[in-house]
Amino acid sequence: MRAPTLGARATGVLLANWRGQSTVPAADLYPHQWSWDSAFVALGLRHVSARRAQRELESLFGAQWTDGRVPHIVFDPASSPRAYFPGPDFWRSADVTGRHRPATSGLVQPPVHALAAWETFRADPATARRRGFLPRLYPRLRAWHRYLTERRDLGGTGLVGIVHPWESGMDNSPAWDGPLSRVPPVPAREFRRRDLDHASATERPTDLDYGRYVRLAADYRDSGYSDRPERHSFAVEDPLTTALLAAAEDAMAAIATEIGADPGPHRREVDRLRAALVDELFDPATGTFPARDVHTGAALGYGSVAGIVPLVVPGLPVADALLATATGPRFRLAELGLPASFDLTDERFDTSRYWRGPAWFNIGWLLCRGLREHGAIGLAGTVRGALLRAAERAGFREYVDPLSGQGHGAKDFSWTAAVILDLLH
Ligand code: 9YW
Repeated sequence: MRAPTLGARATGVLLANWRGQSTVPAADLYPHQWSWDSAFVALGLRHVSARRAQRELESLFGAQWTDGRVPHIVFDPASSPRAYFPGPDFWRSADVTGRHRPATSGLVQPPVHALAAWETFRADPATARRRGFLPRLYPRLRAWHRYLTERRDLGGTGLVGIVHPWESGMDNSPAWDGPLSRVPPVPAREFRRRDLDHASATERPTDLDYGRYVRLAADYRDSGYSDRPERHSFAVEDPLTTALLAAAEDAMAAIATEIGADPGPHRREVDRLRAALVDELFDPATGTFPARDVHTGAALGYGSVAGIVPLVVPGLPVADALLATATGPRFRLAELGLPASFDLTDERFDTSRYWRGPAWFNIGWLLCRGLREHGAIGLAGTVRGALLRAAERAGFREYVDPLSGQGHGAKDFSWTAAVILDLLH
């Protein structure tokens, strides 16, 4: 018998991680629904079952708060409340939402959802139209984006701010070391890390980092999830979140056109967010978009791959500079194909510790899209080929060593399988 193809194996992972209404990122490590994971999952799932991909996004938006935020975790009541820390008892979302089901966290994650919704629609317009997929989702996506532009403009500059490293999607990136160092950690003896039951401590954030994450999340919860910047000891204007919102608004213009709404406001949002990014964050000296600390004004993390992901923004006027950074010594993208999550030449670069160096498949997917958007077709092909080869060799791992391709973290990781499946189409 012939071995199953890469695509068949990717499909198998998505089917195994499906929980009836949504997909878990990884069966043991992350046994609930995560926000930006679901968006990437939909991008792959649409090739398996368009209806399931639509459900994935609908179930996430079913947990949306009345203020428009889409929580970063939607807890699965069928999974043990002790399977993941911090769990539902920690976040106490019902105190704010008044709803006990579903229980959620109160943080957010990068807004890839409108883009995923549009791509999901495109995979099977007939099923989507029959189910009223886009007309039902559109007002929810608008409320989500409004939450980000109104409540999360923490610096009053038009950029989108984050209040916790978990919100960046890249929790232990060296970019956050500076502002995090000001946060008093909760002592490790006061909580029990469930992640270490399933993953090696050498590949995960440290206890000190985790203690700081717990402190920030508890403070946010205790403020009633208030978004006033002075309430947050960690407040950062984030290029990845802002760029993905711009790309999402571009998708919203297409969605609006499809359902007979006015695309104009969305096009203007793309222009506004693009201008804010370039005017406020772009650093010509390093050819990248560092984040910015709202409290000190300091630029953070010139070395983060988040600083080159703004390639996904259509019409970005500084795309050439980002391409030079991507292919230069700090990322060596043309040679490696795999996108390191942090500057290879920085002393903090680490081949195997989470967001401090390893290559992630969702970031690779975003870069492929951004490179194509700006005409770098050859380089997009190189990245695509390297991602496929890495999955072929290492399996659908959470992340891989960008230099050797060796797999790390969870096995059968959903977004890895999903973006590989999409790249195969
Ligand atoms: C956490 C689920 C999430 C991802 C994040 C990744 C990690 C840590 O796992 O977050 O405990 O939430 O950093 O991007 O969404 O896969």
